[in-house]
Amino acid sequence: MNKTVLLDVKDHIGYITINRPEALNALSSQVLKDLNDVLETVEQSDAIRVVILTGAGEKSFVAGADIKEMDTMTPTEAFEYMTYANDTFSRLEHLRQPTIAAINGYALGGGMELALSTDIRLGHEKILLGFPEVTLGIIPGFAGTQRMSRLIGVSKAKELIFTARNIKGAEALELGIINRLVEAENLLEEAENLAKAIMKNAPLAVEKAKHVISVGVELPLQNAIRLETEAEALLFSTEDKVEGMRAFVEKRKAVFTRK
Ligand code: DAK
Repeated sequence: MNKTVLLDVKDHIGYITINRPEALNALSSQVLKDLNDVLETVEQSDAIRVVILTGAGEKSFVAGADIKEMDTMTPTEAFEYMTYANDTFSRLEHLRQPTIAAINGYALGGGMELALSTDIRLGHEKILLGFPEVTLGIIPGFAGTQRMSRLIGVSKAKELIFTARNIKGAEALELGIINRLVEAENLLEEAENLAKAIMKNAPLAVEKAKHVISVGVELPLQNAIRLETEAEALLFSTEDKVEGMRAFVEKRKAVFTRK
């Protein structure tokens, strides 16, 4: 059987592709399991500095949780499926490497929620995003109610979830769901350019910035500021901090080593 999630590594970019184009990359339990395995590999890889996540084929990023599989689930199975998926999405969210979703088509329900678990999202005009769950008699079950509310605000998230309205790229940009709207044919290249811009910088500093932002937004402000202060102090012990500042003084380009 073909792998439902692919990992390719090139020039320090880890490309994760959800690979079930015949089902528009719907998230079956096999996909979630394969994604979990891939994330474990990424976590342990020194070669991967940035992750780009996309969907196989021309039409779809991910068209949601697998409805055919959910159809026969008991409440207990649904609970287990959802818990496993949420653990997997949290694992993605908290990868030490920055993550970019290259949204290449439908990002519906669980697909939208998967994209929300990345750091930065790019899309094109024709992508279609939305939460169809209430049309199926359920609610977003992979933390969409929570991550979307935190990203765009409670009221706008409620409107999207209550109406199940699909939105295209321009509106997704306006709402702040995607960071940038790019030409469809340039989507991957733009994601790579973004990855390269990130990779020019000190890796440990970028990783710490990600951690402090992701964890800090959940904390009371004073605790979050303290987290930032401690992370900053720790970075003062790195070789890359010495190199970065020395390179500035010596008017040359810094060469970082993630040490
Ligand atoms: N699940 C399973 N198969 C799917 C699928 C999905 N989400 N989306 C598409 N497919 C399959 C289609 O069934 C079709 O398969 P065959 O009939 O060829 O075997 C194939 O992909 C191509 O789809 P279409 O023929 O429908 O393609 P179109 O271009 O005409 O339409 C579409 C594209 C995206 C508009 C349409 O496929 C569609 O509406 N798909 C469903 C979108 C959707 O409602 N997604 C689910 C969102 S709900 C929970 C945890 C999480 C969640 C819920 C509960 N707990 C554990 C309780 C999250 C739920 C969701 O994500």
